[in-house]
Amino acid sequence: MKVRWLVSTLLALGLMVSALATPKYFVVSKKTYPAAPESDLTKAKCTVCHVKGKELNVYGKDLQKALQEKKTKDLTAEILKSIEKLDSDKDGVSNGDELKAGTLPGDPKSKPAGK
Ligand SMILES: [Ca+2]
Repeated sequence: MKVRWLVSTLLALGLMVSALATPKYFVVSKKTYPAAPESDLTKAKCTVCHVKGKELNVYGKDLQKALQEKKTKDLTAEILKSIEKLDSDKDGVSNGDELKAGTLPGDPKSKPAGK
């Protein structure tokens, strides 16, 4: 009986921890820029902003700068939109145009077709 209680408690804790680990930035970004499932943007997941782990790519760094200017760590659609006019990866297409087309604003090899 005690073992069953322990197992279900551990399972519940595990579920809570995995919910906390869901990256909030990722959720806000997906909501702000919904993209087709087969797009670079959807496939990239964390690498939209990160190179690997916590390391940021050029777009991630511009976003970090925007967050620091607002003195917040709480990412919002407004902050995402505040760097739409920049071209973080210098491929000639603005971050906003890339995100709306489902391409990567931090990777010059990913840009809308024909641009
Ligand atoms: Ca770009």
